[in-house]
Amino acid sequence: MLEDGFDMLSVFRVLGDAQVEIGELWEKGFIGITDEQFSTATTLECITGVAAKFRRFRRETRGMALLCNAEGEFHEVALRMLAELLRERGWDTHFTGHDAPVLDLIRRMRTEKGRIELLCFSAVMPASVQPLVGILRKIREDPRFDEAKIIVGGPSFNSKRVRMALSDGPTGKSLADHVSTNLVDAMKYLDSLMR
Ligand code: B12
Repeated sequence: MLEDGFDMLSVFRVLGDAQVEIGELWEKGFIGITDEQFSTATTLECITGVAAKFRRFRRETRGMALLCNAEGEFHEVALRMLAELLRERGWDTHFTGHDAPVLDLIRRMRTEKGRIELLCFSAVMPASVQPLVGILRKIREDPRFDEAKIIVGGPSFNSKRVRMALSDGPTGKSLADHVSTNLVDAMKYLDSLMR
């Protein structure tokens, strides 16, 4: 695909579709957990490898973006892809991982790195949505993040009911500036921000 001139996003879409297909094969019992883990490791390696082909030196950064999994959420492929797409567009990125208290980490990063312009959260499993809502509420209350845009994504948000969970009580103000279930849509939103 790279030799044929496809961009990073197109390659990532194919890798993402492959992951979903691997999941279906696993669900149907055609492959085992070891195959699935091997596939994810290969996909993560490809993401880094593909991104390296597009990397170029930049004198200035567009800002700092933090990418975080909801607590207890182990699915990281989408955020790894998003991190590379943001870097390609000149952002500094930091992936917080999934085994640390997210809010503490975000606050620490704010102290260490200064301004944070963008916060991206992923909730792949429906069970991750409520913990995520709790984190978003605390971030919205924290004046240090007043200027940060918040974008959340993941298949959980395909459901209208789940998207409603992001509406903050009586004020009806959304806890996120943008909700996305795919990277194409997310990149359009981020490009519009940059303009
Ligand atoms: C690989 C995988 C794992 C790996 C993850 C390894 C890793 N390092 O990431 C491991 C083995 C750890 C795992 C564990 C589990 N998994 Co799993 N896993 C998968 C699998 C096969 C692929 C996930 C993936 O990489 N997808 C590719 C990415 C690109 O797709 P995506 O995450 O959906 O993201 C897309 C969009 O949603 C969006 N997006 C997502 N996040 C964000 C965030 C932002 C900001 C934006 C803009 C966009 C965005 O962009 C992406 C591209 O369009 C899926 C199958 C599937 N259908 O996805 C199951 C799947 C997600 N897993 C599932 C389950 C049930 C589990 C387990 C509970 C299994 C178990 N019994 O232990 C555990 C839970 C672990 C946990 N606490 O999180 C279910 C979830 C069902 C559900 N609705 O709850 C799935 C759908 C499989 C299935 N059909 O049952 N899993």
